[in-house]
Parts: sequence; C-alpha cells; structure tokens
Amino acid sequence: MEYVISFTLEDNIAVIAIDSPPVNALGLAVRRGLVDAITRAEKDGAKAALIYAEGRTFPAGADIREFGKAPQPPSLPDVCARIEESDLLVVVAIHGTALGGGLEVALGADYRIAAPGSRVGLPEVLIGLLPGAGGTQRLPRLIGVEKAIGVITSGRQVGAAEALELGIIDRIEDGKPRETGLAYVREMLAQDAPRRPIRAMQAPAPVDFDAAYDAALKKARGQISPPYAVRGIQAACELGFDDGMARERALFRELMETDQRAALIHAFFGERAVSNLPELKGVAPRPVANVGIIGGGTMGAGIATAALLAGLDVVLLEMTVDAAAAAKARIVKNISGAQKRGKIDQAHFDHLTGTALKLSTDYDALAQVDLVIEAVFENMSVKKQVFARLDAVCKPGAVLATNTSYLDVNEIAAATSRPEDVIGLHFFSPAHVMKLLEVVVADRTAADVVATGFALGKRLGKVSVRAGVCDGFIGNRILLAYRTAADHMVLDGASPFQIDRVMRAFGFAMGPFQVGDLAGLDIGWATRKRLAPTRDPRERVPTYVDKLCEQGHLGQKTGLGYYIYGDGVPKENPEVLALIEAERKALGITPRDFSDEEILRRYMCAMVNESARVVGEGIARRPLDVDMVFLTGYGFPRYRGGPMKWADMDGLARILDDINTFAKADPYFWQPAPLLADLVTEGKAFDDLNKET
Ligand code: T1G
Repeated sequence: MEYVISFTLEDNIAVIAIDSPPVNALGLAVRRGLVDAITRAEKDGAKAALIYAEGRTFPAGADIREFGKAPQPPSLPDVCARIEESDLLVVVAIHGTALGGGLEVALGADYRIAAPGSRVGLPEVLIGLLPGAGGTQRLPRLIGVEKAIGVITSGRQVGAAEALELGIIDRIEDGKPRETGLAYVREMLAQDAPRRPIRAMQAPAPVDFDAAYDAALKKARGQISPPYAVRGIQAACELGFDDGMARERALFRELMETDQRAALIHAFFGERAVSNLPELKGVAPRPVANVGIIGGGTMGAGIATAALLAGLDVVLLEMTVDAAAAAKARIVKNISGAQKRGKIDQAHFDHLTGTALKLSTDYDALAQVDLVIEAVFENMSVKKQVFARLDAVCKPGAVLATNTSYLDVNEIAAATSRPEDVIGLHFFSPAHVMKLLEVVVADRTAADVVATGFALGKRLGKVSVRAGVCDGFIGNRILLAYRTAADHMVLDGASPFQIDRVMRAFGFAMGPFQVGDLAGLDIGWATRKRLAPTRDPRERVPTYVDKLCEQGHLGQKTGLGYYIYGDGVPKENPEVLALIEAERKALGITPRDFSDEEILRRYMCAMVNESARVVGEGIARRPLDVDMVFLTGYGFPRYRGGPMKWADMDGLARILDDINTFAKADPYFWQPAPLLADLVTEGKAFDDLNKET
C-alpha cells in the first residue's frame, strides 16, 4: 500500500493529510488510510481531527480509474459514514477543486473551511453517474432541495464565495490548508462547538419531484444521469437517512452499468489522452508569447479573442484601416461577452482590448511574432500569396499556421522556403467558444512545430487533435460522408425535416439540415462547385438546394433556407419539398418511405464507415481521436461517446452487415472501409486500437 495518508497528533487534534498526486483521488489506499486514521485518532484520545490534502487540490473525487473493476472496501459511503459517526469533532480544510467524492468526504465532517479560489461540486452526472457517497442525501439537508437539484443535476463547480453563501462551507480563510484548518479546529474546540452530523439534520422540504424529473430529462436530451439524480434527492425527502442512502446506492449501481457511463468516461479520458502523442515525448515546443493573425473576419477575430483571453499579445493584420477597425469591433464584442459573464474585470478588459491587441495593415508588423495564424479567404492562390509574404517578413523560427478547413497544407507550405515551420491549426467557429482544434501536420512539418501547435491548443483551453492532410482533415471529411447519405435519402423519398427530427432524437442538438442553415447553405454550395470538376460520375449529388442558394436563400443569415426563420420556432420551408419533388421527377425517382430506424442506420453507418477510413489511412491516429473531434466540434451527444465508441457498442459486425445491405443499391457510395472489415474478421473493436500507442 503506497504511503498516501499522514497522521500527526497536535495536542489533542489528529491532523490527517492526504497525499496522492495528481488530484488526491479517493482510490483504495486513500480510503483505507482515512478510515485507519480516524480509528487511530479515537484510540489516541484525540478530541478533534483535521482532514486536509497536500498538492494541488483536496480530493477531486473517487478514482475514476477504478470504475468497472470489482469494488474493494471500504467504499466511499462507508468512509463518509465513518467520519460522520466518529465522536471526534471533524474539520475539513478545502483547497483546489473538492469534487464528487471529495466534497462528499467533506460533507461527512462537522465543519468545512476553504481557501479563496477553491471550488466545490458534485460533477458525477457529467460522467454518467450520480453522487454515490451520500451527496444526494447530505447536500439537500444542508442547502435545501431546490439548490441541491441545481448543483447536482448540472454537475457545475461552485466557487468558494457561493459555497459559503449556500452553506456548503462555513468559512473562507487564506493560507495553507493545514494552518488555517488547525486554527479553525482550535477555535471550534475553544468554543466547545457542537458536532454537526448532517445525517441528523431534518429531512429537507420536498418539491414537485415529477416536475423536476421531467425538467431534468428534457434538458439532458436523452442522458439519464441528471433525472436519476433527482430521484436520489427525492429519497432524501421521503425516506429515512439510511434508506435514502440505500436508494442512492441502488441508483448509482444502476447507472454504473450503463453504456452512457462507459461512453462519458471514455470522453473524459479521451479528451486528455488525445493530445498525449508518443512522438512528441521530449520534444520541446517553441516559445510563444505573442501571435500574429491575418484576417479579422469571424474566424480571425474569434482566434484573436481566444489568444487574448489566454494571455497572449496579438497583432492582427487586415487589408484596410476600415477592415481592421471592423475586426477590432468584433474582438471587443467577443471580449465584452467574457466581461458580462464575470470572467474578467474592467481593468483586464481594458488591457486585452488596449495594450495586448495591435491592429495593422502592414506585414512588417508581424516581423517579431512567434507564431502567425492565417485566417483569410478559403482560396489556395490567396493563401499562397499570404504565406509567401510571411516567409519574407517573419523572423526565423516563427511558426506559420493556416486555419484552412480543408485545403492542402502541403501545397501551402510549398509556397514558403521553410515548410518545416508550416502547420495547420483548424479552429471551429466561434473560435473563442468551440473547444476543438485540429492540428494538421503536413509532410514536412517539424516535430517541435507540432509540439508548439499542441502547446498553443492547451494554452487556449482547446481539445487538440492531430490530423493528417486530406480534403476536410478529420471532421469535415466525415461530415461530407454522412451528409451525402442524408442527401441520398432525401432524393429517394425521405424529408429533410424527418432526418433532422431523427438525429435530434438521437441526441444531436440540431439535425444536419438545421446545421446547414446555421453555417450557411453557401458553404455546401461552394464545396459542391469545388469538387464538381473531379467528381466521379457515380456520385449522387442533389441540385435542389443549389436552386435555393441561387434564389439567395442561404439559411439563418438570410432568414430562409430549409427552415423559415422569423420570431419564435423556425418553421419547415414547404418550398424545399417542392424543389425536392421536382428533382426526383427529373431524375425519374419514385420516392419511397424511410422509417426513422433506417434513417438512423444509414446516417450512422456512413459516419462510422468514413471514420474507419480516416483512421485506416492514418489521417486520425486512433478511433478515440475521431470521437474527440465529434464530441467537441460537431455536437455529437457526449453520452454516446463519439462515432467509434457508439459503433463498438452497437456492434461492428451489425454495422458491416448494414453497409453490405445498402451497397446492393449503391455499391459506389457504400464501400466498406478496409479497417472496419478487418476488425470484424478479427472479432475486434475500434477501442482495441486505442490501447496501442
Ligand atoms: N480519478 C482519477 N484520475 C483523475 C480524476 C479522478 N477523479 N480527476 C482527474 N484525474 C487525472 C486526469 O486524468 C489527469 O491525469 C490528471 O488527474 C489531471 O487532471 C462516489 C463516484 C479535477 C478539475 O468527475 O474535473 O467521485 O492525464 O488534466 O485540467 O460520488 O481533472 O495527468 O494522467 O483534468 O487541472 C467525480 C474529474 C468522480 C472530477 C482538474 N469527480 N476531474 O482538471 O487537470 S466520480 C470528477 C476533473 C465520484 C462519488 C463518485 C479535473 C479537475 P493525467 P486534468 P485539470
């Protein structure tokens, strides 16, 4: 058993320190150590005990790495009960992020003190669970049911000041947890402060739990852990404490067995694993203290905003003074949003929009920047001109990045004398909000430039995913495949509105045609025109939506697309159905019905098949990389883990069977990806590839 709990006696106070990096997770050794320490404190005749943690944070929860393994005693509920039932006056000193089981341990104590800047929370619903060590029973007793429902079903972190106001903590004190904790214990002993076991507090007043359940169910769009948590809290009102604990345990165990829990844990670890690339071990990124950005449109301004908020100085280049002023206005608007949300104060706002941001129309302004991100018009000749200028102006060693969403980064690099310094950094709009960053590695990109791209991504708070060079990289290439499957279904008889409904029911916030209206139908239109010259004659590409575009109907930005946008809920545009009818007639297609199930199967099989191609070709390193792209950039429902996790759960053999069935009518579009066929032959899952480095 590694040494993770230290015990000292200071007068009649047992001082118990948890020391289990990186986040003092409550793994077996910590749980056993805590129980042993409480027993020892009682044996040594202590009057009180202080529990605090060394390192960066008070326990951030149960050890998620133990999930799925056989549970070993003492369980976390037993640890909390052991603390609560002891005759000792127990104080917990919190710092960092006391989350999940960490907060539940703190709720087993009599009093809680926290350092300023501490955050507490019960984020279990975010990983498909509910608080399983008394959180649904103790928190409502402490802060009331309404507030407990809000904290637990959102899984949000609560800052120290709010936690004090709610009554989760009793005091905020600056200083080392051991010192502030000890002083607080001595104060409590001097006052002969009473024990305060939460289990003995009165059951909280109930609310309309069915209404709360329904509200949580609706908001979670198919994820079940938040509504389950409401039922756990309901037990705190309707059952005695022990029965309530038993109810919580039963609900917790049920959730532990679900695919949703497995998918959400996959997402949690995947977001951290995806940017740990073996080939970058020991490769130092180039230092980046400032960035240049070329192009101040929506993307450029969004990237500038993200960089400024991450503490980088920005030089933004536009073609004219007016365009530079418009870019600045966009950036100021973005940053004032952060100020409105309380993320920054006025002084910080002034710094970010003042000294930290320079605008220019002269390339020479970029001569000293450490890294440049080009975000100009998606046209190869324009980009080549820009990179030739950057090559001439930027200092040696500056990283030259393009934000292109599909163009060939090798071709762009070849426009410079330093292709090893060129990389793709594909942000997703709005760039200061969306977490996904595709780091596109060209053939000659140097390893330390790749490392610099990932370091910048981490600095900007992004989930960075390595992508190889191809049309659309990872996300947009796969998007084109399942969008095409949807278009084929529309030509053959399905309505775009039915397809949107089916994909929303699957858990997407929006269906593919709603997304088209949001992004602008002109983007797809331009892609179809761009790909037309090299299109295989066997491809089936609809033309009805081009007619919409020709009439100037581009979706939300023009108020009309697949849907009619006015005030209130967007309405289905009947004009679209007429255009589809006309195209079917012109193609001699007799429309047929599609069941919701068939729509879902075709849509998802196309997504999985192209994903398998992208992994098989090495464009994405692992299946989890594709999952992280879709969870963080394309609205894929997180509780399904991403396309490849979903495929593993659905069963690769079943997916391959479906593809082979669909191929009977369209062998060109439905060609099984070699990797998918190989895994089925070997009886393996995509997840087996994630374990390989
Ligand atoms: N268990 C195991 N490892 C964990 C962990 C955990 N709970 N939390 C973090 N790690 C690892 C993480 O994988 C990474 O490892 C390193 O710590 C740093 O994390 C009964 C059952 C605490 C806010 O859901 O939200 O309690 O990659 O990179 O950005 O009711 O980690 O370095 O090898 O994220 O500063 C509930 C999850 C569990 C909190 C820190 N608790 N963690 O963020 O660092 S369920 C959570 C976080 C539970 C009870 C139930 C964040 C953080 P590596 P990091 P960070």
